Amino acid sequence: MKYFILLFFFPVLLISCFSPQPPEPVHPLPSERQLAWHELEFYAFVHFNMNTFTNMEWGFGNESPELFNPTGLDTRQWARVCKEAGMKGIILTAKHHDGFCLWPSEYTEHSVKKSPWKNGEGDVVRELADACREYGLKFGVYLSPWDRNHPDYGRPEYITYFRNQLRELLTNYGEVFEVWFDGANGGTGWYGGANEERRIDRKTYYDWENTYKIVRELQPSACLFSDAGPDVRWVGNEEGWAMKTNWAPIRRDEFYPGSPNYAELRTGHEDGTHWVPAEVDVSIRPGWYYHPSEDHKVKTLPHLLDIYYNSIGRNASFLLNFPVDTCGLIHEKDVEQVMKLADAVKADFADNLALGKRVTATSIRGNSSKYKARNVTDGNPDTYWAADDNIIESSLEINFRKPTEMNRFLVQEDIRLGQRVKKFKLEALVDNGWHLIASETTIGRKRILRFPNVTASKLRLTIEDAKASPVISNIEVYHAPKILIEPEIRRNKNGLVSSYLPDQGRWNPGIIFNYEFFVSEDGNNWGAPVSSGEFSNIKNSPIWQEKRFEQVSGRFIKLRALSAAEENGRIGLAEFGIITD
Ligand code: FUL
Repeated sequence: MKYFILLFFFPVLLISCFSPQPPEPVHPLPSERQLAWHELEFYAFVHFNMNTFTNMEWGFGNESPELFNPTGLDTRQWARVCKEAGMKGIILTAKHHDGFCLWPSEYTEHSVKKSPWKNGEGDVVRELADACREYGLKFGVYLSPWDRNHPDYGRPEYITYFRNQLRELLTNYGEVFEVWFDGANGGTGWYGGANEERRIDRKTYYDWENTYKIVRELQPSACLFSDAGPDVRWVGNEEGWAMKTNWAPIRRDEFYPGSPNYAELRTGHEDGTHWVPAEVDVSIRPGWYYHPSEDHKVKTLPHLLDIYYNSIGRNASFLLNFPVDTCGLIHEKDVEQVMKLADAVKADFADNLALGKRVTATSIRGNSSKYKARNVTDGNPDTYWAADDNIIESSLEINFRKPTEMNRFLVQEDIRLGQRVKKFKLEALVDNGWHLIASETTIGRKRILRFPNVTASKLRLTIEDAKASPVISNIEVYHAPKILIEPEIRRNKNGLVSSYLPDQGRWNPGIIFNYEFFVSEDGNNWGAPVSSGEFSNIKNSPIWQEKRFEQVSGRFIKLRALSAAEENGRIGLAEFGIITD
């Protein structure tokens, strides 16, 4: 009798003892702080300081602190708007390239303490950090490495100054989730009255390794952002998109803040050595700073929704900038559009049609229920489906049981085991025939596909190529409503301006940085330029450039390029024109 009982229990013991180990991770892997950052997905940038009051994108550094005087600054309004829009944090430009500090830094007089705002007693960084805490938002800081105000910029002394300021920001304002270092570095500036051009070696000047250590020491859970990470990387454009193929890993040692190979940041590297996921930074208006002339150019819902899908839906995060206005508020037009975006996102992802649906797979790791196909529709991000080690090509089939209308497909790899998938396709079973919906490349933490409505009873995801056997943690399917776009009325602006649209080509366009503009009666005698200067931040943001000048008359015009924005020195124009009264 004993003998039979043993035989009966033995197979049960065998299965639980031999439940297979999890798949081997594919390196590089995200750190704990990066995993926490990935969860945020959507958060805000605020560009607000001296440029807001001088109506510029890049101040020269000689602006008087007297100019900084918001009439109704309300950081709680910023926090409320961001919270209601579903954002998870706010990153503030504590100091931009002009060097003016939004906090009363001990190390300079070029700050709010010399401004009329609150009689020099104010601290915008403190007010925002407090508002973020009140609204349950994360708080981050942008500290420009370039400082066109500081007399020592370009010399070793400036690095001490820069690091002292970093310490102030990371010590006095509570927890910081992201520290943002811009890649725009070196060039002309006021520099304490020197009024000259100061080029630096972008790779070595800041001794980045030791600067990063300060962040690690003071805010160990903060992610460091720059062109080169080390935690989060720039996406290589400021228009609001990552490439469809987007690897979180990059060969990190090939980059530094401001390095010329930034176009590669749009895709990452399949053979990347470090996990450095992309962040898509883009402004809700053409400029990063508030310009009244852009009040009618706030990005509209279809544009913002495209950015959402081209960032969060392409394995990146979405950092949306608000150019806070001269009152000190997020402008009502910006609020209106971001709330439309928030409503549309809610509507698009309202009802997950795949949740709890039956799923089958062509391979299940060790035939174990731990790795079963249905883990992808159980709504639990900690469970995943995995195929056997030697299996790359494999499919998951989701059964909706009845014809179901759908137009969104969301899929996630379990990135704790690395980014693995290189190529996949999606098919739909329509009237007993399989139809190809999409043929794509990478997945990563999140990939969302938009496609025309299809009524299908099953969906099939096929992994066609991967670095190792696939590990999929989640699949969601939606039927997003169509968005209605309001009719738009366009009118020409008044005033005498010349306008220049840079070459809109995506790869290495020829962009003019410094220019001179001339007017002539006969096309031979040109005289002095009627307008000259720089197109600030034009390299990253190649939008229409308008320059105003005193009224002149003439029959011929000439735009002279004095310098190019790119090191390759190419110059190009997409459009060029004059707008008059
Ligand atoms: C750029 C800067 O030069 C812009 O002014 C802005 O701050 C943007 C976020 O980064 O590189």
